[in-house]
Amino acid sequence: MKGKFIVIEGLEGAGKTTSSYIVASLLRKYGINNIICTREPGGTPLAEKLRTIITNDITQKEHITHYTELLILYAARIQLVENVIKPALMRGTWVIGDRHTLSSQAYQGGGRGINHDFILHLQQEIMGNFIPDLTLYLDVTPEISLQRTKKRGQLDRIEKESLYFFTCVRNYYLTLVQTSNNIKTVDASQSQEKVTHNIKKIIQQWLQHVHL
Ligand code: T5A
Repeated sequence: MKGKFIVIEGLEGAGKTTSSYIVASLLRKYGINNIICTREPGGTPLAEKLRTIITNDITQKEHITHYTELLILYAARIQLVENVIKPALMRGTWVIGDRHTLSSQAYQGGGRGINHDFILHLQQEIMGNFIPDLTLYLDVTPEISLQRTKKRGQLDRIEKESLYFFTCVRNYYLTLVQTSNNIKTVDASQSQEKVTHNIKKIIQQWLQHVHL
């Protein structure tokens, strides 16, 4: 693939959207101007419809099982990967993704308790060996996450989960980041200035090893 795929991960309110803009503007300074930003779930007409099922309480009268949630998320993801991300990378466009597979492992694996090997098997079947070139994991405590999310307004279906749920999700993220050198952790509980500084440092170091 000619373009690169950079993913930003973390709990709600960790600063993923904000960080996408920071990464994009830094890449532009390095002369990388063909960039698109994607979000998961979402990013295609069908995937956006699936997002509303995942985030809204439209299913108030019907419990969404954990497996249904997982499968909807992967359905949305494969639509995005095949129809948007891979074609962009093939054209030489860089992709900055707000969430990707690590989210499913952390939320549906760590949070919902779905078997880790099952998720990895599903992922392998659906996506093969397609993985991001770099993942930035923005680490915040569930308390900070909730504080920032509440400031934003009404909570969505998953944001209404318990503090215990988000503690499990975060702990799982912290385990997952140790499994790959392509995942870099940023302490996102710091001020926006410090977070921006650390993100820039990571991207600059990484770019030195990337063939542009
Ligand atoms: N989901 C998703 C799964 O369960 N499994 C999956 O596989 C996938 C893909 C939607 C939901 O879907 C779930 C997880 C989610 O519950 P989403 O759209 O990414 O996922 O939703 P959120 O994570 O909720 O997105 P947010 O917009 O809330 O969070 P961001 O993007 O991390 O944060 P951002 O940049 O919008 O910032 C939020 C607020 O915090 C402030 C910002 O100014 C803003 O007000 N902020 C800071 N304040 C102080 N200091 C800092 N360092 C700050 N950084 C940001």
